Amino acid sequence: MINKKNALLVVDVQNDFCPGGALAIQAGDNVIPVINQIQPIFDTIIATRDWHPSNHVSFAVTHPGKNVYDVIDINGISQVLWPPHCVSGSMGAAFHPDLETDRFKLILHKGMNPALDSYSVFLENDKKTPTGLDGFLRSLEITRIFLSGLATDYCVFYSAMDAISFGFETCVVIDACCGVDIPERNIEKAIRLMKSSGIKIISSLELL
Ligand code: VGL
Ligand code: ZN
Repeated sequence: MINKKNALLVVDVQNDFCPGGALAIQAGDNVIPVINQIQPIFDTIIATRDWHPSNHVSFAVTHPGKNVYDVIDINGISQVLWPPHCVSGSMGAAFHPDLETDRFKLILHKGMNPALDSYSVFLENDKKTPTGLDGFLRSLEITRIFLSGLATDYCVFYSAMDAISFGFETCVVIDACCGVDIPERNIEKAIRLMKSSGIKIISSLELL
C-alpha cells in the first residue's frame, strides 16, 4: 500500500506545542508514539519546525495593547496573536525529545519572515510565498502525502489544504495529530473542511 511515491510529513512536533511548552496543546505529546510507529513504513519522511524570530508578527507582545488570541488584520491577512513560541534555536523550538528523528530526509523551517506567518508547509500565509516543499516532493516523484503532527486545526489543516490543491493525494492520519481548538470547535470545523476538499482522514491502524 505504501510505496516510494508516498511521503510522511511530520508537522511541528516541538516542545512548545507539547505539555509544558509556550503554546502547549493538551496531550499534544500523545501523537509521538503514533508517529514513531508509522515512520518505518515510509521511505521519505519530512519534518517541519515552526521557527520564528523573537519579534515575529504572530506574537501578541509584538503588538502593544493587543492580547494573546486576539485576531488582527495585517495587510488583509487575518492573524491570530499567539504567546511567543518556537523562537529559532530555543529549547521550545526543538523537536520533542521522544520524537524519532533519525530518518528525516528534510527538516523544513517555516515562519522565519518576521512580517509573515506560515501555517502551511507549502505556502506562507500570504498564500503566495512558497516554502520550497512542493519542488522537493515533485523532484522525488512523490504523489501521495500522509500528514501527522501539530496542530490539527492550524499547521496540519493549512498544509493538507495546500497539498490537495497542489495536486497531491492527501491523507491526514488523524490519531497522529492533535489540535489547539481555538476558537472553540475549530478542530471539528477543520476536519469537516478537509473532508469536503477531498482529503482522506484515516487512522494509523489502517497503515499498520
Ligand atoms: C502553529 C499556531 C502558531 C502550528 C504554529 O504549528 O499549528 N499553530 N504557530
Ligand atoms: Zn507559530
